[in-house]
Amino acid sequence: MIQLPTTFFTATNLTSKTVNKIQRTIKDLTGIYKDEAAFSAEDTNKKMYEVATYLPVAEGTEGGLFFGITYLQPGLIGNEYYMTKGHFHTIENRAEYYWCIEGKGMLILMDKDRNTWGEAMQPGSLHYIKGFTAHRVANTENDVLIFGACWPSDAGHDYEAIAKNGFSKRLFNINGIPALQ
Ligand code: PAN
Ligand code: ZN
Repeated sequence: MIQLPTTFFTATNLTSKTVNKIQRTIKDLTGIYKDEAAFSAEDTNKKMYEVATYLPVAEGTEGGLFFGITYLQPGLIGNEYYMTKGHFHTIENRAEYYWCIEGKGMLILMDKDRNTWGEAMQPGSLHYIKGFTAHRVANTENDVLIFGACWPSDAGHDYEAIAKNGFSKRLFNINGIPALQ
């Protein structure tokens, strides 16, 4: 991770007719949270995050780049933060940049040997996610967390491995402090 000046990325909105918006509700995170009782007490139609993407070439094109901004709501399910589903890339060696625009959170990373670690996200933090590394973001504060992403247009998203086996560590809110365990 390197730290950029917070003025480096100020755009929090993508406006273009080529922008797609994907919305994920709590329901889309089914099976991901540890506290199943807390999960089933939630309004599963509530929005958890939204991703605005600019896809200038067709999905799967070799050599192109995609750009996205994710807006992740604040909240807890049991003691676990609202977070993205997380994925490996389908072409596993494909890397990605994430950078934090607004809010605070934790980028949770896991390699193919299931070693899991976290990088704190705050405005201006730039994160290089190398290939073969699963990635997920948790919002650890009370405001919306907004982060940008840029990834190869042929990377693809493999959600299955994470939906099935999860990450080897979870990020819990322990007395108000994020703890990866
Ligand atoms: C990001 C993610 C986005 C949402 O654009 O797709 O933050 O997270 P999930 O895809 O895990 O639901 C990215 O990593 N693209 O490759
Ligand atoms: Zn990705």
